Amino acid sequence: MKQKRVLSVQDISCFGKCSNTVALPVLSAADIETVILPTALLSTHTGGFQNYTFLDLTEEMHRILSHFRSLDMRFDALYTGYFGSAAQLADVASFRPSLMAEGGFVLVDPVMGDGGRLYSIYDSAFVCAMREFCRGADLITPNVTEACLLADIPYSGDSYDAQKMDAVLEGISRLGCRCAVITGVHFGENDIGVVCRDFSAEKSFTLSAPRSDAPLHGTGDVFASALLAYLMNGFEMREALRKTVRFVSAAIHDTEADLESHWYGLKFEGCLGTLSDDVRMKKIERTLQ
Ligand code: PXL
Repeated sequence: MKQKRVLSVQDISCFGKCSNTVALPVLSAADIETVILPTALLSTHTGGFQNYTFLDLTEEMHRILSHFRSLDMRFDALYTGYFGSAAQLADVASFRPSLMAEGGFVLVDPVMGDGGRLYSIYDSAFVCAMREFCRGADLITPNVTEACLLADIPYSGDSYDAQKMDAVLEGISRLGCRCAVITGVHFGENDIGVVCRDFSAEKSFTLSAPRSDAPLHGTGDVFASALLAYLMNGFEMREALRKTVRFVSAAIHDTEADLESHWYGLKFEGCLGTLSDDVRMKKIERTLQ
């Protein structure tokens, strides 16, 4: 079977485990060739470190994309995360048709904020640009804050409220993406999980797992990377989500055991073997069918 190739468009934070430094190992463990297009180069991520460096790569991205296009390089998936500027969104959108292989999958993780607040480099113009960028995506994976921003509905916490969630999903449906998985939803006191809405089938379901109290940075990046890894290997959405929630829960468990020295990101490395095994078994199952 031909190996799948993904283009991961997100920053490189040298230290801190998020974005491309998560996408590369997670997707590679799932037997996916992972090509990166860095949006910015930072010394660390911005969640809890002081005086981090930030190099915007908007112009360089354009040059890299032009080179890829000249080579007619095609991708089975385009996976986007943290961008360095709104201009990058428009540029990547304009290159998108020339980058996709036939039947290619577009995953937009609309990284913009958390806990009701935008990350420091973003503003309302960026939110508008991100709404536009979601058009045509096969899947978007916002957290509750980002889902509210996309739907233009005031944020009122991460707790699940059926009426509010319906309104948010209704708002998101207008963006023109096929499916949304809203992450970090608090179901009751002790559970956290996702709400998945398939807009073409008009169906929703939820999945949850026991909640950790630790404020763990980069969890969304590990989640989106693992979900894409399963989906690209032929797992159906519900099964892919179940396995992804299990993967992330195990990584959180490992991190919590060492939280003092590992407060900045998820200790996911020990879970990669399970992901590889899941993918390997799936490949064997498919050859037997
Ligand atoms: O996890 C999202 C993310 C990615 N990249 C950088 C970040 C953040 C969140 O704060 O700072 C640089």
